[in-house]
Amino acid sequence: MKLDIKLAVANYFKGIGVLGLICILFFSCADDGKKELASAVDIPVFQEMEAELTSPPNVPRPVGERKAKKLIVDMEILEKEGEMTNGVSYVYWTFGGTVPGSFIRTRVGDEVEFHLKNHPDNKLPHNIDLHAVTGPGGGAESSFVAPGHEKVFSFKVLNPGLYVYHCATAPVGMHIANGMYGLILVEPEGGLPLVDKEYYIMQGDFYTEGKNGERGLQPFDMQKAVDENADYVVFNGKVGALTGDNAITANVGETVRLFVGNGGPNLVSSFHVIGEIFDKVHIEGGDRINENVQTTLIPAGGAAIVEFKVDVPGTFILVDHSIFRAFNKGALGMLKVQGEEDKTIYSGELRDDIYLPEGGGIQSMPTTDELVKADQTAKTPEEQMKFGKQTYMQTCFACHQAEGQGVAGAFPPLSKSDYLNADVDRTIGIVLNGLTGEITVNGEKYNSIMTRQNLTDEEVANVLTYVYNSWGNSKKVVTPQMVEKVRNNPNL
Ligand code: HEC
Ligand SMILES: [Cu+2]
Repeated sequence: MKLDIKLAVANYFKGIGVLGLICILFFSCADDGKKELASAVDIPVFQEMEAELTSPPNVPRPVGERKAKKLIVDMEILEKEGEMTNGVSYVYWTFGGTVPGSFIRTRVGDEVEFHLKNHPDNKLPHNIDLHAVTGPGGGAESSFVAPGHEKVFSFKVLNPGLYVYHCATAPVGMHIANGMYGLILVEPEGGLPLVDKEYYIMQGDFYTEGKNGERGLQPFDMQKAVDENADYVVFNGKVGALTGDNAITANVGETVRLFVGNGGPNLVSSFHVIGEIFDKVHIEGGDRINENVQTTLIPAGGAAIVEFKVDVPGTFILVDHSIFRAFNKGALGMLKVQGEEDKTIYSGELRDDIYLPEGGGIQSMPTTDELVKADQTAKTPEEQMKFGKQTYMQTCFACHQAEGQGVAGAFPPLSKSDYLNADVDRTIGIVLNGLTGEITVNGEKYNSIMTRQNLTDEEVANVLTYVYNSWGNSKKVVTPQMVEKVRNNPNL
């Protein structure tokens, strides 16, 4: 109560007025004996401010000690084409131009005045359901807005926590599947404890008419969505949004806080950071804190706040531990930690960007910039080798490794491979169609799956010429014509 009076006096001198002082005194007295105010409903608001909105992976400044305010949130819905992965584009529907939508940061007692604008170039009406709202539809009923219009509605945030917001316009699943979700944080009085780094990450599953990796503009596939058969499961809207140059960063000794949400629409996330233990998890984004957690479950339409101190340098891989989603569908991000090694904590050999506790698939996935491909038509053998090496380092490297050495028990070697050298057409077929079932390479048995690689005839010719002319292989030259022949003849 002493504190309240002090704050009230301070506010008084800031020119807020006698009314505020009386108000606070009244509540403090009425509340005597109890620790908190009777209800967040009664928290008075002082002044008005524009909410700072940020795009992922950034979050707005912490609320700190600020009093509850009338908070103006100005959000624009944009339907726009973006890149899902190399060569694959998708029409995203977004809150604020990004997937997930802009991060909103509030504190308990704030009165949010929400301005929802639907850009005139958009094709559809939308609305917003914020899980932080107490009221019918979480705001959906009052926010239904047609293209070229704006809706305004207000709500008071009563419960601290991390909440999902999403579009709730029919067909709801489709609006969410196209990227219409984001997070709104409600900090407690006085704010969350300060940490060194904060980031915003949200998982989502996507359903496209073409298979994973199939090139071109891919429309939404309603049947796959109903069947929960996702082609892409990603963090922050696309494959590679948090890898390579887009990785989030921290320095040794810092505490990292991740605001992690799951937009769904269907899948539940088993959120895990390879090589880290979460010191604290605000379970389901609520008040209860669990400590020393390896993997935390984030429901569709739910969230969690995860905190950990980084003690050693290296690249830490963020995954949905439903692990095929990470290595085959995109749910993989990176946290790059810089600083001094501490051999008492981790003595292993550290390689920049590469950390392999679970096999060969965890690699620095190339950023989309690196993946933008120029014309791959090689005019000279040197060019064929150059282009082939590029494709190898973007595509095959993740499993077969930089020198074609493979990973024991998981990925067969391409260097001095008797299997590879025995039959060119068969090798071309493997790259075009993938390979499953037991094979023997240099006397070792492998029984795994190589997914088919979505490459053009030129790219296959170049990469295989590169492989055949590297690491002690048989120096064959593969031409696009040879690839075309195999492509058109499934019996080869
Ligand atoms: C996602 C991991 C992965 C990627 C990417 C990948 N492969 Fe494979 N590859 C495998 C696996 C696993 C096998 C063994 C399959 C089996 O056991 O049936 C294999 C087998 C092979 C073989 C036959 C076995 C051998 O060692 O000679 C060749 C040739 C080959 N891959 C070439 C390539 C080329 C070229 C690329 C890039 C265009 C590529 N692979 C990309 C996982 C991968
Ligand atoms: Cu919508």
